[in-house]
Amino acid sequence: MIKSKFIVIEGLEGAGKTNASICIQHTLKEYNIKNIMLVRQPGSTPIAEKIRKLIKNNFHIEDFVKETELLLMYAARIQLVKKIIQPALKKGIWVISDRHDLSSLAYQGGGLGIKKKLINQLKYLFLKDFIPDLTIYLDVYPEIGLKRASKRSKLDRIEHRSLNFFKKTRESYLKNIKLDKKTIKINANLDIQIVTQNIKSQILKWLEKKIV
Ligand code: T5A
Repeated sequence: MIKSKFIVIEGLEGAGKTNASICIQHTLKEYNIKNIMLVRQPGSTPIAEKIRKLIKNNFHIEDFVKETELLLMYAARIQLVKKIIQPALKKGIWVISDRHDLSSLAYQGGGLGIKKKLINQLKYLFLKDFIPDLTIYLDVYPEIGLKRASKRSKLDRIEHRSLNFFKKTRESYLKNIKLDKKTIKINANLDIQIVTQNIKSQILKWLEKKIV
């Protein structure tokens, strides 16, 4: 039996993270892994969902200071990790998270320009060495991802940012994943069936390695 794992899906808006989390869940089930929990960040606890609403709302009277945005992302993350994710992993439940700390490095770091060192200090201060066992990064061009996202629903506060913001966010993702051996990059610009197939085969390969 494989010990329960923490799997994270990352990528820009419209990269297909919802589809990927369902695909990963199905693939794990085929492998006889039945105890699985899906969560999203920010969110997935009552308090973190309130923070999510606050972060996504379009405020017309006041702008967020970038550090406030970062701290809110971390507040929601810490709440979720300590209340839900870590206890679940201890009970043998596998956790698939739509986003985790790489999002903060990419959006608040790359996109908004907060220093990586500061974000990593924040991470270490509260989460120590708690890191994902695997990250699936869905790489999509911002032009494509935002088009998909705008077709799906009204754009939120962050999605209203400039194309340049999302270009910098993507660059940061690409830079950061190069340093992480536990991340698999998937081309998410392709047809959804091909993307799903590629995710599935990567997950199967990864699972095979875990049991050898
Ligand atoms: N954020 C979050 C930060 O800034 N810092 C942080 O630390 C964290 C944790 C979260 C926002 O918060 C920011 C990032 C976000 O702006 P959210 O609603 O969770 O808000 O935003 P997203 O996670 O980006 O949600 P999206 O729904 O936009 O992205 P998904 O889940 O990647 O996209 P998905 O799967 O819903 O797909 C969107 C549409 O595209 C289609 C789907 O069918 C759907 O209609 N699609 C495809 N179409 C064609 N080809 C493909 N390959 C397709 N894949 C999907």
